[in-house]
Amino acid sequence: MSNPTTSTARPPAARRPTGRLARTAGAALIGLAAAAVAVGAGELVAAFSGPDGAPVVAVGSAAIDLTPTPLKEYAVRTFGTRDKEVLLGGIYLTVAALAALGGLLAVRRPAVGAAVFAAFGGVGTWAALSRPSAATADAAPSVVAGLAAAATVYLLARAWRRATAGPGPEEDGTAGPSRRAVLAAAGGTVAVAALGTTGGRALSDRRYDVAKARAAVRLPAPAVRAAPLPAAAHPRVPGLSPFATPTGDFYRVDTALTLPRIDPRRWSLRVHGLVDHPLLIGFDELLAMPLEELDSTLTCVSNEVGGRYASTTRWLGASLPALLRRAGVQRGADQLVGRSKDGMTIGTPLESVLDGRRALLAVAMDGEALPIPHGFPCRTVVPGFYGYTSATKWLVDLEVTTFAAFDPYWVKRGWDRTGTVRTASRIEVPAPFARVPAGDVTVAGTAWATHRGIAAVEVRVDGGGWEECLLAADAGPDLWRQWSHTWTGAKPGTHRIEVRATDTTGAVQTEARAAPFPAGATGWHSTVVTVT
Ligand SMILES: Nc1nc2c(c(=O)[nH]1)N[C@H]1C(S)=C(S)[C@@H](COP(=O)(O)O)O[C@H]1N2
Ligand SMILES: [Mo]
Repeated sequence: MSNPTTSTARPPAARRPTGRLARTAGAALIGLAAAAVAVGAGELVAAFSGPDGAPVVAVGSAAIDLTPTPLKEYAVRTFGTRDKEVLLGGIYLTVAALAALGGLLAVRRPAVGAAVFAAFGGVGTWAALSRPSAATADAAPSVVAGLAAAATVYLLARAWRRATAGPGPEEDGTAGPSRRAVLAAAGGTVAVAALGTTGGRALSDRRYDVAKARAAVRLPAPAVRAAPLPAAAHPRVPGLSPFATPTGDFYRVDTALTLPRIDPRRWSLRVHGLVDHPLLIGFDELLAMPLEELDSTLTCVSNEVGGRYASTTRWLGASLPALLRRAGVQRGADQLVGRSKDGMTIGTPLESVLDGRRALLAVAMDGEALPIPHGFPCRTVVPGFYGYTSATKWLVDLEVTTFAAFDPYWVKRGWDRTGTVRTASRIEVPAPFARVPAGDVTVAGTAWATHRGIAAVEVRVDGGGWEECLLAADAGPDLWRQWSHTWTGAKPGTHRIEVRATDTTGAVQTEARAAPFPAGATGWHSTVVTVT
């Protein structure tokens, strides 16, 4: 049974005119829906064309490379190892804001709005192709993302215009969709796009999963074993960092927004440039070389005075000098440039690599294949230099060249081209602003002058006389040295403890404060404590 009065469609004239705020919100939602489609479509395509081409990753990586050095320093200082999450968050917020504006434009001029979203796809395409390691396929995700977003915004904006056209019959005499229907369509689009994003990422993780390949690596027994670390290398002061850093606590610094995923079966290392015999080495070949253990401390040039960007581990790898001798280094060469899968370039003074020090093509740390964030399957380690001039992670290429011919990544951005580690020392115990009972106070910490070695550490209280600390056992010049000291007769009140180290050349750490840029921080570390 039907009731004629209720089965009749409501006449268009009965529609309420849309308020300004509702109009704006609707238009913004349409823009956001188009952006969500772009991200989802991009991730789905990237699952097939390769993860580096995903639009947000590509734009973020390009942003990292374009960021001026002071801003990058600020980010590393402020956000530490979370700098990439912060960057990604910033990109998502920017994209959302631009998308909302794009939506506002699109509801006025749908074709222009569509063109704007297509242009965003163009920016992503440019970013993806500008990566040093870019393949043509990396353009695909952003191209598809731009077109999908343009189509989405065009269709939704047109429907929204018809829905909000206000009272009165439609231009073509038919009733347009309701506002509610258009908003529901926009919301549904966001949901589908979110599914595409998670699905694309999951697929990508499966297709490019190297965790299994890493777990399958069988490390051969070392041909050269490191002597066991002397137990007395650690002063056994509670609260002092361990001598060997557990891998999970090993600091991490790099420009990689997403970790390079390298299947060792498809990995090879090219050795070329000013050499008599260019080489191409596969992973099995690398493992078949005599592997050496090397205990060494790695530090970052971005480490602030007293900072934590320094760690120590037992590396395992093939001898880098032996490999270079096999390749036959030609006269005139003075720089060894490592290139990573993600396009990082790191240049080390060749003379130092060949001066008799141990240096490795490392495949393992602390007895396990390199973790993916630390450079799986292979990285360089050259003691005595900051990571940015010695420790190429995800290494795929070694070029013997000259400093005159090539500036590596950070040198192009103004950093010192040599990157020799500066002498540093820090107080770890007592902790900053600790309250300690009066009397004898144990002070302890860590010092390093990698490859030169530490000869002495001194502390002083409230600017008084320097007192010689007790150095823990020496485990070798390529390692940091821990130390302890008893501050006798500490009296109640607030006190400042300062530390300085002397390296084996006799050079005393300078008091002059320098920022990490461009050659590493200098200055004495101090800590303020309250004696009760
Ligand atoms: N491919 C690549 N290798 C890299 C970097 C990078 O950004 N990309 N950063 C370097 C820097 S600045 C440092 S301090 C060390 C840090 O190594 P870790 O993360 O294993 O501690 O890696 C070096 N190797
Ligand atoms: Mo670094």
